[in-house]
Amino acid sequence: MMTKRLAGKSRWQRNCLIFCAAFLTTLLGSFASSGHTLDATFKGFNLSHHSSARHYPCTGDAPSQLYYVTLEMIWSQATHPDDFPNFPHYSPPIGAVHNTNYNLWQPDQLATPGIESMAESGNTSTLITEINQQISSGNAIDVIGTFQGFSSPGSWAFGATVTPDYPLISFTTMIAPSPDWFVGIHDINLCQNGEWINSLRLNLYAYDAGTDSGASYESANADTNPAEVISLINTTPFVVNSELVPVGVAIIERQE
Ligand SMILES: [Ca+2]
Repeated sequence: MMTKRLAGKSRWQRNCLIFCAAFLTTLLGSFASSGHTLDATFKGFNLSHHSSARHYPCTGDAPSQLYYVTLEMIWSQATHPDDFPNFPHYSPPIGAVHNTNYNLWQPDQLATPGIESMAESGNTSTLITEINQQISSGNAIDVIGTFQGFSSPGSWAFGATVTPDYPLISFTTMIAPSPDWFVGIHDINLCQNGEWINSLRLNLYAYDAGTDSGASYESANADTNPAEVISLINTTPFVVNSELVPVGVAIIERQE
């Protein structure tokens, strides 16, 4: 559980870890909307953070490394006008810090029961149970994410502490309302060429979990049996003017 990772930190440290990042995101977002682009803002943030020539090894007995994962979600009537639903939101983002023996989810693979439940209803309890089983098996060390969903457009942030033996992060969050559509990242290795990377920016595209056959955001439940593999949704409503439009971006940043 998230509290496991945060054990040893006081309540305010724990809250700050999560909410200070969200506050910072809001602050930077305000800065960005005041005439600077978000790219430039975060680039500036990186430069101020990493102006030294220090290196941060990620192999052998190197120490663990904290990252913040910030989700900037743009999905809205303006970005995805086809059939756009009321009350657009995301389920609580949930994921794992893990090694290469575990895939939380992956395109062209069948969804686990936890991914199916997350993608169809936003309920993450089965997914958290699955991750905890992987922690027990030695394939993961932590559940990451939040207990709270959020509306779209909007932003949220959470921490992830990686280690040389567990340098990968993955997470998912349901696009809601939808039949079984979700976004996320999978198997992102933050240890590259022997060093912890400083930052990474990843577009978030909508995926179909392959477990419900509904065709539009508010289709009635229609279980897909047998299930199909997870696939990128490269049709309407995520293709707009012949272009696949992301629903947001994940910004992963190393912390000092
Ligand atoms: Ca189903």
